[in-house]
Amino acid sequence: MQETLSAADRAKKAAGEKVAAMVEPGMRLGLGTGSTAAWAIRALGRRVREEGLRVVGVPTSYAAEQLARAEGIPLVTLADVEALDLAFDGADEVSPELNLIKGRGAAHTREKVVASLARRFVVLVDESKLVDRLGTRWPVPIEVLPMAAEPVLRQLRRMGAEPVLRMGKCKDGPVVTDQGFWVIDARFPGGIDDPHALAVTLSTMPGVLDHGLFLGLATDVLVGQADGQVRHIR
Ligand code: ABF
Repeated sequence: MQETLSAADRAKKAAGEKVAAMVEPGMRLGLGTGSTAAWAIRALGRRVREEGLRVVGVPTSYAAEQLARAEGIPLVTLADVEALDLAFDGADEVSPELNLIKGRGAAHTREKVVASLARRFVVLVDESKLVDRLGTRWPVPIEVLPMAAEPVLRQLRRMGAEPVLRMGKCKDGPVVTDQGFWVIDARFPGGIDDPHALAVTLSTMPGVLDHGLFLGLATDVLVGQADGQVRHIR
């Protein structure tokens, strides 16, 4: 049956399939979260099943783990591997310096641990994710201990941010991460002046587990296009 995909999905698929084609036998991989990374996991699964490609993967979330298992990709933990050869993941914003905002899937803490251990961290996006300045479109997700949510919200407001606690789809309670934490989405009107300074400030707030600013981690960005082409930025 012919699959009917939107232009955005065709672009995500192109980026996902491109990174799956870059994988070499024996690689230890970081498996990202989100709809773009899912295309890569599915394409990788096909290579594992059809070519007998031997790789192992560390998933960045429960969702990525479930998908990778269904695709037949052997999984390991960070207790089993010291480093990763390549990790791939999606992003919400990519700056010209290849700095990122991530975390729409509330998995950014694990995603950052995995990305930080990878020799190559390949970011999979479509053109809509490329921005001149971080924070212009999306807020910064901040994973927070539930009892610290109010103090962190107050501190963010004092910094001039517009933070909100992320609620579940049914609005019946906060989104709960794989770690049992909550997520605050902090919008910075006009964008973020100094992402490095902000990252330090957020990381040192008591009760914050981690935030969605990924600075100096991406080595490659694959920008998928609806026509199947992929632009490689590094
Ligand atoms: C994960 O999924 C998140 O860090 C990022 O926010 C999101 C991107 O999702 P999608 O690829 O579905 O746009 O990578």
